Amino acid sequence: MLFSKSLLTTLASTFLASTSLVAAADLPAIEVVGNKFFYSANGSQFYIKGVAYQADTANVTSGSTINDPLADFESCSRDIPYLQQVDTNVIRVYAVNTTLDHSQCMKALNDAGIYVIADLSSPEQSVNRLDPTWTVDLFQRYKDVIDMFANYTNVLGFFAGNEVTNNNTNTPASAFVKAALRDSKQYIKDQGYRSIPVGYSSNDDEDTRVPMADYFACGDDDVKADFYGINMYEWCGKSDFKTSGYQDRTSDFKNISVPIFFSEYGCNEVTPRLFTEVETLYGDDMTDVWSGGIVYMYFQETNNYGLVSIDGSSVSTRDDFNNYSSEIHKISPTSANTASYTAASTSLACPTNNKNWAAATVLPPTPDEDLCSCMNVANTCVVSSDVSSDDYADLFDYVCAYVSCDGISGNGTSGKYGSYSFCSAEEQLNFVLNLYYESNGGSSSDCDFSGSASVQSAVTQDGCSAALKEIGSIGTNTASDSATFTSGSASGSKTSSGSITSSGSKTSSGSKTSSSSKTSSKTSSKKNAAVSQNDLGFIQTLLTSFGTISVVASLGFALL
Ligand SMILES: *[C@@H]1O[C@H](CO)[C@@H](O)[C@H](O)[C@H]1NC(C)=O
Ligand SMILES: *[C@@H]1O[C@H](CO)[C@@H](O)[C@H](O)[C@H]1NC(C)=O
Ligand SMILES: *[C@@H]1O[C@H](CO)[C@@H](O)[C@H](O)[C@H]1NC(C)=O
Ligand SMILES: *[C@@H]1O[C@H](CO)[C@@H](O)[C@H](O)[C@H]1NC(C)=O
Ligand SMILES: *[C@@H]1O[C@H](CO)[C@@H](O)[C@H](O)[C@H]1NC(C)=O
Ligand SMILES: *[C@@H]1O[C@H](CO)[C@@H](O)[C@H](O)[C@H]1NC(C)=O
Ligand SMILES: *[C@@H]1O[C@H](CO)[C@@H](O)[C@H](O)[C@H]1NC(C)=O
Ligand SMILES: CC(=O)N[C@H]1CO[C@H](CO)[C@@H](O)[C@@H]1O
Repeated sequence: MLFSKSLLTTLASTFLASTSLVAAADLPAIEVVGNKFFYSANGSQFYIKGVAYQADTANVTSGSTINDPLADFESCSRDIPYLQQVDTNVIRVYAVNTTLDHSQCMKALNDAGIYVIADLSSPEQSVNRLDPTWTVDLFQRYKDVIDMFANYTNVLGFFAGNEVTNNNTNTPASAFVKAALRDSKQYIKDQGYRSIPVGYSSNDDEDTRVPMADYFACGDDDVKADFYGINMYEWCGKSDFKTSGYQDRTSDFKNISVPIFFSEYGCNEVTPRLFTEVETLYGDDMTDVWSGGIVYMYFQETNNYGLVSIDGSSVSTRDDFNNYSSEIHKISPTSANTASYTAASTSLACPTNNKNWAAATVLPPTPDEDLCSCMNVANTCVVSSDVSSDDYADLFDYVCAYVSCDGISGNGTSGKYGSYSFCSAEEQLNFVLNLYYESNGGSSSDCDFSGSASVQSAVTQDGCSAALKEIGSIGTNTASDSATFTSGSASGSKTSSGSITSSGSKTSSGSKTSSSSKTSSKTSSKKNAAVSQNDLGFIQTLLTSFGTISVVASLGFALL
């Protein structure tokens, strides 16, 4: 089945060599107007002709859980000519390692006319759909990715989450993801970066797909998604607009007032894949609503979704590549221009909650490390330093049976979030141990917990007292804007405290996840392609099971 095309390889490397002689200018940033993308420089409409680009972790250095596709110039420069052959203008990368240098690949992609959409989360650092939180640590991960990529004009945008809520049993998690999206947008603004769009990538579940899109796309500019992706596997083999389900989906999403596209597509129930959906996706039936799509995926792996096979430095194009190539070169979608385009609508009502949707529009608070630090040092009774974080769960279980733990938990359905719900596990434990201690009268015998806790001298840091007072001893009130923090912990802001050490238990397992990734066994019901266990959706599934372990290990007690 594999073509090894030495001629193409030769052409490809010649092409690469010739492009690298020319110092190409930075690509114009892509901007969002209404439900479309446009080149900022000339106002022409931009359709995503994308390929998902991230290999599994099978070949990475041991210890790494991310196979960063933008950190290895040898690989990205090997692959860019092939991406160009299929007219790629966007790659999607799922997880980047923020300690590595991405400048060479980003430059090479820029010179090849290719934009990047990067997920802000990673397999180990994402909102857990079964135990959702939006924390100081996770926000730091998001900030690190934003900082790393903000300066490249060929970053089209970021995904604030991928397939977190995946059916009607875990919709409250979307409140936490939307908070992540809101805070990422604000961070970009606060840093004075270019106004880089931030969106969300969802699965395709028949119960939740419409309310979920409405939920992310609704609200004021500062909270709503700038674009929306749906991972779409409904069109398999030979099909058409109507039979595939694309017609129904187009009608489902016609009111979405932000750009919407397939953040993954390419069902592989029939192989080789024909990609006859391409002509429809970029044709008149769909382009009013859709802005193109991202083929899943570049690398051939055990899940059998590859356009090419890799063997060291050599690339072999597969039938899927050739079929996709002939289809993508046939398209000629209509093009709007910002000069004459008026958005049909720019706002959308949030969904009402019902049996399929139960996420509050009141979002979790913005994680604030300084507030956590204020609270933490103000506790008299704290966990002893020799207690392993693996044992925190028992302590939480014990103490939360006696005192309210509402100040450290959050509920994405009721929209009630404790003011310390984003703090580290250790800070949260200190808060409730101290609450127990104070409510029992504050004698040192109330701070023992079989030797797990001890008293320290509490400190009220400068600038903290008003906020702590307003939030109250239970932690459920909100501090007013005027109660600002001037405490001195800011220097530590870059180091993730790593206090949710249950990540240790995820590490070994996390690295196994994507290697065994997507099997091609999908649901055959085209209308309900929800069960597509693709990429990080799959990783997330596995994480969820480890999440359950970590729930027990750390925060499981009273949280969602
Ligand atoms: C607008 O700019 C893009 C990127 O430089 C280019 O590909 C496109 O052809 C231009 N559109 C027009 C109408 O010139
Ligand atoms: C990121 O890269 C560094 C340096 O190679 C490596 O030590 C670390 O394990 C990587 N992190 C992840 C999450 O893969
Ligand atoms: C961002 O890009 C500009 C222009 O290319 C450059 O001068 C500047 O040093 C870059 N800043 C960072 C933080 O990389
Ligand atoms: C919903 O998703 C969760 C997490 O992936 C899964 O365990 C559960 O079986 C799903 N429930 C339904 C009704 O599909
Ligand atoms: C789109 O909006 C129209 C007018 O408000 C409404 O009647 C229709 O039900 C909406 N369609 C969807 C799928 O939400
Ligand atoms: C990973 O290593 C295997 C065995 O050496 C090789 O066959 C495969 O092509 C490699 N995958 C990538 C993406 O480099
Ligand atoms: C969250 O709030 C909803 C609605 O108020 C409630 O039904 C649910 O039991 C709460 N969940 C938890 C885990 O307390
Ligand atoms: C629609 C299309 O291009 N189909 C081709 C896909 O690849 C197979 C194998 O090369 C060809 O036989 C099909 O014609």
